[in-house]
Order: sequence, then structure tokens, then C-alpha cells
Amino acid sequence: MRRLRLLTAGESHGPGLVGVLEGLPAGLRVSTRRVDLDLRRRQHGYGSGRRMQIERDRVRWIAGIRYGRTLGSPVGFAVDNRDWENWTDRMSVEPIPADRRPKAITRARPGHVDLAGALKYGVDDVRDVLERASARSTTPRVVAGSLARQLLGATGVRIWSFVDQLGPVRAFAEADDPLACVAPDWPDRDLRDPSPLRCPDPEAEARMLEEVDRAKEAGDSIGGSFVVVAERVPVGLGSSAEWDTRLDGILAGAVMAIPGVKGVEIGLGFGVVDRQGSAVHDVVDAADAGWRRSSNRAGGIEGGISNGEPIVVRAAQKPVSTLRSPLPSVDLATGASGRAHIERSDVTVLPRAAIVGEAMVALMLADELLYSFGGDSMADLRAAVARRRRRTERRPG
Ligand code: EPS
Repeated sequence: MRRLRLLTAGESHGPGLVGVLEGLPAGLRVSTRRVDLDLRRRQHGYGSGRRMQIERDRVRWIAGIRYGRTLGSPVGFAVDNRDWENWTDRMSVEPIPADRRPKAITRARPGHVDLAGALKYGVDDVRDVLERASARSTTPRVVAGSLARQLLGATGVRIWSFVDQLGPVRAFAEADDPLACVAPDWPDRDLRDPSPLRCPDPEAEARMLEEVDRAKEAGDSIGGSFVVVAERVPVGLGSSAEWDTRLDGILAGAVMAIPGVKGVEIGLGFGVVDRQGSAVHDVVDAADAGWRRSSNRAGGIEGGISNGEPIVVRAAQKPVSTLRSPLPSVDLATGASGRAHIERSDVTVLPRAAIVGEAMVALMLADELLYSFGGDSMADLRAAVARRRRRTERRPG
């Protein structure tokens, strides 16, 4: 990140999670209610395990906010783990003699951090590495992302998401452009009253729910893909001047860094592979007084720069790697073959990962917005963005 800095810490079953977000301008009006709503959205979704009934994530501000507005100093925050009280021995900060410790986990789960992490850090108990790799680590990202969303919102940008595929079931499968089938009021409905899997195609969602049940009955897990959309992003975020300033690269890296994400597409993504250029590139709509395109296959980014169209990011998420019918594994301590260990877990985290996707996209866009338009205060930032919009949102003549 170029203007913002985010540091997070926290183990899944430790006392809690913390974060510091540095670089927000002064004067951003912070809605704690909205942050808590985003935290609640991250906890919502069919296919979650029992843990989500234990936790009631709420942000606790520690620094950087006064009378509901940012001060320009680093914003510090915490989210408590309610489950911690059940884990004080297994996650004790104080030393425990080896003979009184709960049993170490030594049979790594294929697909999880377990084996690579244990070998990297030279640990005997896989819990030392799995705790931080947990989906729980995304909680502070959602707090920071919610602040970024509020900053973007103050300049007119809106971010939303949906699940577009779970296992073999794809939303709006018959459509050329599934995004065009999402009802315009979906983002509001999704906020007020999210559907079980946060899928805007009810017929597909019913079949997705059956897939989750089937995976659960089989002791298996299931993944899929989600889409994040950012609307009214000003023209000109990112640049083609240097490899690491391209907005598509920045977004892809941040979304790929969500646990379990194995692929990221912008716009048409891998759909560009089998089309000719004329069926890929978006022409400017002759009937529009602005610079609108008649299609948005580029997903709102050309040459690494936002072009004013909605930014569309799609991510593929692998199935959760804890299986109730575990895969074969090898015991790290003895070298003996056996089955991977089983932790309480989820059948799918897909609807929740989409909220983390919103957070990562919001953070990257807020960072680029601040880089391009600067401002020590929100008033400076808003004025600079409005100036850019005036210059870029109408065609001459
Ligand atoms: C996770 C396993 C489950 C999830 C957890 C991620 O936790 P537990 O082992 O306590 O049942 O619920 O995700 C969260 C706690 C969260 O807030 O997202 C895992 O193995 O990664």
C-alpha cells in the first residue's frame, strides 16, 4: 500500500484480534454501526460451523477517533474472541510444562498451512501455525476495510459483492453476462436481509444449498467463486507507469491474499483466452455524453488505470481444507501414515469470503484514492476527487 498501512495480529483461539490502520485523513466520519454490520456480514452464511454461533464480533476502538471522526493519527482497534475462554489451556500465553500440555497436533491436513508451516518454523505442534492461518485472521481486515469503504463512500464510491458459483452450480448460468442479471436493488437487499449464501439468483441458490448439505453429509467441504463490484470509482486510480502501480495487479494481489483464494479475474478474466480482440475490448458508447462504454469486459480497468466503469473482481475459493472424512496424511512426529487431524470447522466459508473480498478491494481503492488525490483532511480529499470528476465525466462538445 502506498498511503495506508495496515498491520493486524491475532490467533483464531487467542484472546482477540487487533489492527492498526495508518494514513486515513482527518475528519472521516466513522460509523461504528457500519463497521459492526460488516463484521456481522462476515459471520453470516450457510455452511458455517458452530464457531460462528459463539462469536459476536464487535469492534472496540483504541486510538485515532474522537467524537466520531478520525484524527489523522493511526486508528487502533480490537475484536475480542468470545471462544477464548474455552481455549485458555490450549492457547496459554504462559509456559505450560510439556507433560501437562494438551496433546500436540501432528497429522497435517492436506491443503492447510499445517505441513509447510510446521516445516518452515520447525515446530512440533501444528497448532503453532494453523491458528494464524485461520479465516479468523480476516476479521481485522474487515474492520479496516469498513473504514476504507466509508472513506470511499464519502467520495461517491460504492462496493458490494455476491456469490456467483458454489461447486458446480453457477448463478445465471444461461446468461452471457451474469453480472447484468443481478437486480439493481441487490446491494441494498443484501445489506438489510442477506440470503443464506448471498447469491442473487434464488433458483441457483436453492441448488447451492443442496450442494452444501451434500458435502456436509459426506464429511467433505466445498468452494466456489464470488464477485466484488466497485461502482463510481473515479477515473485514474493506478497507473501504467510502473509494474507495481497497476491497479489490476494491486487488486489481484490483495484479493489473492484472502485465505483459500486460488484465482482472481478482473472483468472477463480467463474469458479473454478464446475470443478475438473485437469481442474483448469495450467501445465508448456514442449515445452517452460521458465516456461510458457499451460493455465492461475490461472490468473497469484499462492499462492498469480505472476507467470509470464498475470495477469487477472475481475470485475462486478452494474448499475448506479441514475434512470430517480426512484425507491421508503423515504424522510429523513419527513419520507414520494416518489420516489428517480433524478440527471443528466449516463446510464452506464462501459467502463470508466475499465480504473479506469487499474489504480488500475497499482498502486497495482507498489507498490508491489517497495516493492520487492526497489530502490531510477529508475536505481536501473530497474537493480533489470532485475536481477530477468534473474533468473526466463529460465529453467535450
Ligand atoms: C477455521 C475454523 C473455524 C472457523 C474459523 C476458521 O473455527 P473453529 O476452529 O474455532 O471452529 O469458524 O473462522 C473463524 C473463526 C472466523 O471468524 O472466520 C479454520 O480452520 O480456518
